[in-house]
Amino acid sequence: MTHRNLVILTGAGISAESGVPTFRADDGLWLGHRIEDVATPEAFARDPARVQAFYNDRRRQLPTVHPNAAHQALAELAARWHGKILLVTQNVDDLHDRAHAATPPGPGFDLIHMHGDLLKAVCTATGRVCDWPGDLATDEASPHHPAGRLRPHIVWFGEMPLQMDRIEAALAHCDLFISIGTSGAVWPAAGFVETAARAGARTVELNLEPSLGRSRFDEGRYGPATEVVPGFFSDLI
Ligand code: BV8
Repeated sequence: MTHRNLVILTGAGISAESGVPTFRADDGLWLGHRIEDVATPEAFARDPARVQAFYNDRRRQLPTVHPNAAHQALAELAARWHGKILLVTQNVDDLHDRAHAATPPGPGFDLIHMHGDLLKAVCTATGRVCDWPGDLATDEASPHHPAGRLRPHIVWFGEMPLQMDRIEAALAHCDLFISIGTSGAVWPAAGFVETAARAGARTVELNLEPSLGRSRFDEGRYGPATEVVPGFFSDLI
């Protein structure tokens, strides 16, 4: 079957070989922290200095890491694909953005950061998003509103992921769903495979090892993303 409309979901595993740490270590901590202490609105209200520092540290890392062969393989696919590709990333790094800037995609491509973007900040009074490549102070004044403050433009646990309507619509009309480098631990992203399957799409998981959602996929290919992803896409084109 020739495929036309792809939805590709990526998670921390696609950035691992670029040196960006994944989240879940065996100790159950999340980058060395409890989720409740650094990645919820309650944590930010309770201890904004700790949360801002957590994201400042990760934002400062970004110039030291670079897209890897898996990001590049996706960019080359997007440049040559004649149908639609919606790339939905759970990652807040800018590695996909940089790969697609270097290898411009075709007209049918779009990228959605469903969990936000480390290089952006959002005004707590207006909800307006702005570019913010530097550190955020604990009480960073907002340029958009005198009473507003700036927080990381990150979807925390308990908050609604971004552009869910567009994602759900693309899943309902895709004929191939590919999940790359994600543990299937976080919802609603972990449920996308079922939406795609209900639409009749072929579903494929490319991961270091079988994820929690392995049984939901038609097919799985396992190994480092920089090997498995280029190989899969060369078969696809
Ligand atoms: C919401 C931004 C509702 C922060 C993130 C149903 C059941 C149970 C719980 C829930 C549920 N529905 C909702 C929840 C609650 C919660 C949730 O899912 N909790 C989990 C912990 C159980 N979900 C939410 O709160 C979501 N919001 O549902 O809102 C709602 C409804 C109405 C109104 C309002 C709200 C919001 C979730 C978003 C949280 N924010 N990120 C930040 O980054 O700082 S999630 C964060 O964790 C990441 O963005 C990422 O998405 C996720 C980590 O997952 P992965 O990317 O998969 O990374 P992980 O380390 O887990 O796995 C890496 C994988 O890569 C592994 O499989 C590994 O094998 C593989 N790998 C490693 N190396 C390589 C590799 N693969 C290939 N090559 C390699 N080299």
